[in-house]
Amino acid sequence: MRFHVMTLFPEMIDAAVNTSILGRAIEKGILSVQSVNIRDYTLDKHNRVDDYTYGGGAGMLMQAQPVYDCYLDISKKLDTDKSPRVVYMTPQGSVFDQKMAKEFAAEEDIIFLCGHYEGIDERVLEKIVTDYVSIGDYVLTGGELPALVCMDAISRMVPGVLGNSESGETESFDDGLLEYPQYSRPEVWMDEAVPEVLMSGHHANIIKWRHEQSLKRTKERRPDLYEKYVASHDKL
Ligand code: 6GU
Repeated sequence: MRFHVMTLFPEMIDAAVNTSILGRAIEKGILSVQSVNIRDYTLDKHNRVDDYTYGGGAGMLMQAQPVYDCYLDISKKLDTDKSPRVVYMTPQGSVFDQKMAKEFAAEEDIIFLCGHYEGIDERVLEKIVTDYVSIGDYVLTGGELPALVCMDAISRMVPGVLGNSESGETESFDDGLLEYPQYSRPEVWMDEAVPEVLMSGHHANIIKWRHEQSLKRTKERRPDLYEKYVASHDKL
């Protein structure tokens, strides 16, 4: 899978992707991440990529031309006939979730477009963007951190990125519930013992206990998810 990131801050992308599990997947050749500097495509003699907004109002806007030329350059270098999804990171997008992560993980190429300032000229967005994606209801200074968040979540759904001991399945959100509490050695720490059922070796009881803990935790911490879970399981 190949990620391409259109950004004014390529060093922000490069710094984050070469570490940890993503870095390992890149080394193994399962993933690649190409960051492309939108500023390299400006035709302005002072290298500007932003300008004032028509109609007035605060702030600057990224102009259409450098964004479009950057997109054309990435597109023409792709060795595929499929036109890739172009994901614009914006607080005005659909909120990213685990389902979207799995769906995007099936793509061969994804182009992320990271905005700055007050946004990007609408005309280029209409021409190239296929998906508008947000990572939550708060405002960030740019789309780079959101793009990194999405790439991380998508990557771990790509076969081979996680090792056998780091399964991408049985985790939070897969069945719509939060994960149960987990324990490792020692058996007693600061006078606190590991729950007895986990030491019992009784597999069926352990599964039952973990499911109950997931329900309890989800009800307490994410009542919204709990309601959804109960509603969908009542129908069965
Ligand atoms: Cl995708 N971009 C920005 N600038 N702010 C955000 C966001 C994206 N998602 C949540 N807040």
